[in-house]
Amino acid sequence: MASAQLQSFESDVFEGQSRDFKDQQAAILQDHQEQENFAQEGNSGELIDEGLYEVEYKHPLEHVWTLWYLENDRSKHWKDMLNEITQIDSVETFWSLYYTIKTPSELKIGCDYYMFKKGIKPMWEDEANIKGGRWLVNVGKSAKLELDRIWLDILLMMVGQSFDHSDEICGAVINIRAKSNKISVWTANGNNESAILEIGQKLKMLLHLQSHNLQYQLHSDAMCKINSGVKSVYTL
Ligand code: MGP
Repeated sequence: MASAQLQSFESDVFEGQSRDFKDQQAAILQDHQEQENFAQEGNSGELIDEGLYEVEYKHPLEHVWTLWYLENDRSKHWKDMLNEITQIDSVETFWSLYYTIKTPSELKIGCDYYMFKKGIKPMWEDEANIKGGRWLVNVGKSAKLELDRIWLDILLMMVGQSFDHSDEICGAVINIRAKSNKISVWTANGNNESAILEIGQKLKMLLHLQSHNLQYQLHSDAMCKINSGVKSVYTL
């Protein structure tokens, strides 16, 4: 776990605005190291209560997040395909979940992950989403490593409160599709131009998406889409 944490810790995502999360991760690694040293330096086995160890060394996130999973089943209505998997309330639960579940590139076509702030359902109709929209990036089917990297970095940016307008973030979605995979970040207010642009520009810069087109679409337009695509309100 520590080496994997270190690997992500070195990621460019933690540069600039993400210093707080980087510092938090460094503190966690140091805590773990000190705890290991203490355990090795002659504790008699009676001093450490394992239950206490678990509780004391959790590092809470600013928000609790919920992970949802959708597996395509043509016999079901879209809402009935959504499954709430678990809640993520600390750095430790984030990583243990991340290393337990399949990466996006291992999912079957038609599946989705959704990670949203606790209390927000990952659907247009939820009151936290209904006036908002999404920054959308398409990632080619063959770009598996890039797909997993972008998804992980977006999750880290969200839980690490990396945006000036983190309060505008509702959650993120990844759709595994035959034509092209889609990753999107959903924001609360489609009229909040400065927040939308700050979030979009940060995604583009920190995720190294210079060669990708990012499009901001309103959920209200997606809801009434018939055959044609959804228009973009902003493009970066
Ligand atoms: P999708 O899964 O977001 O994209 O929406 P996909 O499969 O690439 O299809 P495309 O239409 O973008 O090309 C697929 C369908 O799922 C939508 O057309 C809706 O019928 C349904 N759906 C998706 N979302 C996110 C919602 C939602 O928030 N609410 C409801 N009611 N239906 C949704």
